[in-house]
Amino acid sequence: MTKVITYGTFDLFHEGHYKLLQRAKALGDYLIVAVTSDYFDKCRGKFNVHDSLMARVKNVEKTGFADEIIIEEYFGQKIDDIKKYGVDIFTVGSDWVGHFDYLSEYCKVVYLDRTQGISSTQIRNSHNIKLGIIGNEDILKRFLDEFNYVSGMEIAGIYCNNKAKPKSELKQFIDVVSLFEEVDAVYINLPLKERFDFMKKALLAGKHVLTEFPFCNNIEQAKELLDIASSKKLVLMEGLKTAYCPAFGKLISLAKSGVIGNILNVEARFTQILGEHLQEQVRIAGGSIESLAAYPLLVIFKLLGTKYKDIKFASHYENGVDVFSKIDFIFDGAIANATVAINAKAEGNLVITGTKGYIYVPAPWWKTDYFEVRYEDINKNTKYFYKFEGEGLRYELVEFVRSIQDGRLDNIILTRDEIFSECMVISRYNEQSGVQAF
Ligand code: C2G
Repeated sequence: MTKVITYGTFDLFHEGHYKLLQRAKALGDYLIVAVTSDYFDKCRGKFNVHDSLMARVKNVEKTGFADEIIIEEYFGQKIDDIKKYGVDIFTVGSDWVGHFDYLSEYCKVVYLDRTQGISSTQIRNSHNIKLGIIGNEDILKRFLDEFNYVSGMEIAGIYCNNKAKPKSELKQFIDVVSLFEEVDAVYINLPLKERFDFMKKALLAGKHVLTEFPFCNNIEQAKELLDIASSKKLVLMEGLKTAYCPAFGKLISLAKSGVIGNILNVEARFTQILGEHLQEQVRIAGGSIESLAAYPLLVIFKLLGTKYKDIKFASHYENGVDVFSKIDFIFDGAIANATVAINAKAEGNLVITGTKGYIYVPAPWWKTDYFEVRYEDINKNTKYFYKFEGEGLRYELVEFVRSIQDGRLDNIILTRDEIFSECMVISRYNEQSGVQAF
């Protein structure tokens, strides 16, 4: 019996996939199809897979060509599979010519002609969401680099409200209303103080909004924005990159699954000495709380919820700006604290204390790629490694596209309750409620 194996994502299943499987089956007597897991696809740079793993497996199954379906989960698995299943022929489409020649040491390698004129990327791009950028051009390079990894969305142009001389090739809009006429969604990267007006205008114009964090520092304004977004069925998403990065999601799920017992304390620190950039940071993003508290609040709210019983702040001010701050929370059965600084330095780690052990995430935990679960008995300690791609912006962009495409208004990754609670903390601080200066 000749055993054949082939691999693929099989997203938005199309004729090219069908023909590939048909010809793969014809190469032998028994066909194994390995469908890539979501996590493996992310690891190999495919961030925009639309269908769930189960849907992709079902589509392969429906063709009737696969005698067995397995999941591809890691780099190097192909060699393991070939040995494990006693495979005679490995095959993939001709877009991979040469790439898998190394497998010829283990079995025969056949590249089948790719079907011309159709691809999952093409199908995804045929319904591209048009995005307008509102903000300063300085951020653009980083944004555009990351944007290259995202499909399903294209940039229609930019509106800069600061009269700066255009530097990019993007179409420049001279007023924001004409930008709204050409787009479905906007990405707003403006100083915190200027964000609200543009977010409101965009939502009233029926545009989905992705904005930098914190999305708002005033409760009334936050309510107004969330109400407009709900009534108009629009996505209003806060771009706090940590929230969307895969390893951070895994960390939260693991901590909540009980591996360290009941969570008693969450301590999260994010500190910077900005030096010559301090004034600019304060102008754009505010002091330590407005600039950075969103990160520790994210992990605290994810692990302990948003219903804290008490909150207290302590801040050190320089020239009227909070440059170093601590926030202490009391929850039912747990405590938490956040330390943030824009002109002081401490270890920027995250420690989650539980009744059976603790989770340690070294600095920079907000770009999570590695963490450890530690116990009294050090033999039980486990290390988890992940990959944090580029600047991390691609994760939130992919999520933004997906939320719009799926009509998912309350983002499940960073919920409206969480972003509203973050705004409550910041606005409470700004009202100087429970703040100790030192
Ligand atoms: N394919 C094809 N014709 C198309 C499109 C795709 O023959 N028009 C083939 C691809 O060459 C591949 C299979 O269909 O053999 C699945 O394609 P994808 O879902 O795009 O998967 P891919 O990213 O190519 O993954 O480990 C995974 C493998 O490396 C292949």
